[in-house]
Amino acid sequence: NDLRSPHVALLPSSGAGHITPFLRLAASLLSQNCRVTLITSHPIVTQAESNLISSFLSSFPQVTEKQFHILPLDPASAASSKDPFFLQWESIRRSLHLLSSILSSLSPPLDAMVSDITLISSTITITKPMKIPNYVFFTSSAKMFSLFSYYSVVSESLADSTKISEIKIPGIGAIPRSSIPPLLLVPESLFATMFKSDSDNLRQFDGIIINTFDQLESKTLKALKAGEVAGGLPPLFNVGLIPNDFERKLGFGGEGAEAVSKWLDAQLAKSVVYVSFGSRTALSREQIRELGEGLVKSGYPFVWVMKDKAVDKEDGEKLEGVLGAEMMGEVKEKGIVVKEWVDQVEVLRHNSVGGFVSHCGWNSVVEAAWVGVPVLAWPLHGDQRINGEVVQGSGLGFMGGNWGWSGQVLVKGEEIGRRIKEMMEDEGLRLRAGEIRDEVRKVVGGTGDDGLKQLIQKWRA
Ligand code: BUP
Repeated sequence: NDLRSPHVALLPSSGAGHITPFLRLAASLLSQNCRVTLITSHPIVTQAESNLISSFLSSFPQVTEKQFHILPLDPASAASSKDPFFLQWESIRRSLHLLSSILSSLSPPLDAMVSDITLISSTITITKPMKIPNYVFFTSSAKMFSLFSYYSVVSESLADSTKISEIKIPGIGAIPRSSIPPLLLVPESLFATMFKSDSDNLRQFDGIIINTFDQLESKTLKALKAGEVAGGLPPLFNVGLIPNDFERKLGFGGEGAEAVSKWLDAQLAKSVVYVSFGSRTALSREQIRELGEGLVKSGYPFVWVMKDKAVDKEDGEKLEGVLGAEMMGEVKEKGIVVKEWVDQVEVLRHNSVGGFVSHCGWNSVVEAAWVGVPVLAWPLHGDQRINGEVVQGSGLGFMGGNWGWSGQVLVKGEEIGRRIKEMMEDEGLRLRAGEIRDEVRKVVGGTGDDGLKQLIQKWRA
């Protein structure tokens, strides 16, 4: 039965940080002779997501796209959060009852469905009666997954959150209070309530897919696979995904991206700092200016992907307006700042790039490991502090400092500049990052991607 092509439907949620790993998974499944149906939720929030999906579909015409038209939220729910991505997840969740007709129309029938972590409690109610095996794709680190899967055990004790200084996770160790996403410390918050019920519901799924490397999280993966963290969980498949060619068509096509590419070619080897806080984090104007000052003070040339608004389509302000004329002048002398999408992996793997100031969105961490570039971790939201701990623990980089959650602390330019210099001048760190890259490349995409193979084997059976 080894030749049968299993048919898998993939259901990503919103945000480039969720779409990207799903599309990478799709590309890997296609290379292993699977049939893939991609369910895309419309309307799409950002231009970056639309571009990623179109580029993917034109690179892989054999994929069936099913457009899923989601219902708008009622005004009260729409006012419940300021985060456009969180609201989109909520709209998708509330529309999922409309998905059954799409799923039952698919031919051949599905062997499995893979659901984004943000949608799981709603998607399982659809696939259970249809007897479609459902797999959770957890799009963050294994360490964050350990907190997630353990959360239903510990959430009660968090009620008295002021007394909790850390959460001790069996087989993993302690996660300090300062690293726990702040909303999880408010058990009655909508986020914490959902996190808990999703954590409970994991047991209804057929498997959990995670995208990490042993070189980053071997101890955590071992503990999870041995069932030490929480009982009764379905099997864990670590798929170790890597960037794919369809992503390259994006950045360097644009004018700004073209300029970045030319500028990088003219810089000295390993001399450039790359700065990005991912696709959905906008710093305050004040923090942006401190960062500008820090970059200039570091003395190193830089490529800075600047976000002034969470949603790219709304980010219309010119750079001068954000930075102010004086800083714009200083910044232009030393580096290059873009407000449009660049191909991050392409920039990171450029020989001129020697360090990455990152918010530690999980995809960014995986990409830094893949190219072997040291990371100065500056986590700002949600899972990013825990991911930053993974960066520090593996030796891929270090945390900037006790810089607090986004908006709570203004990190001064002076300190930012000092920490960037530290990253750029640490030879040991550079060597370790290079080792991680070499070790990862020996296994991933070669004989080591066992998780993916086991998964497909299961679907073929
Ligand atoms: Br911005 C930007 N180019 O200009 P993360 C991002 N990316 O290729 P996030 C670009 O988007 P979540 C750009 O390489 C990565 O694959 C980047 O995902 C790419 O962070 C992805 O790093 C961003 O996980 O998502 O966007 O904050 O919060 O869901 O982790």
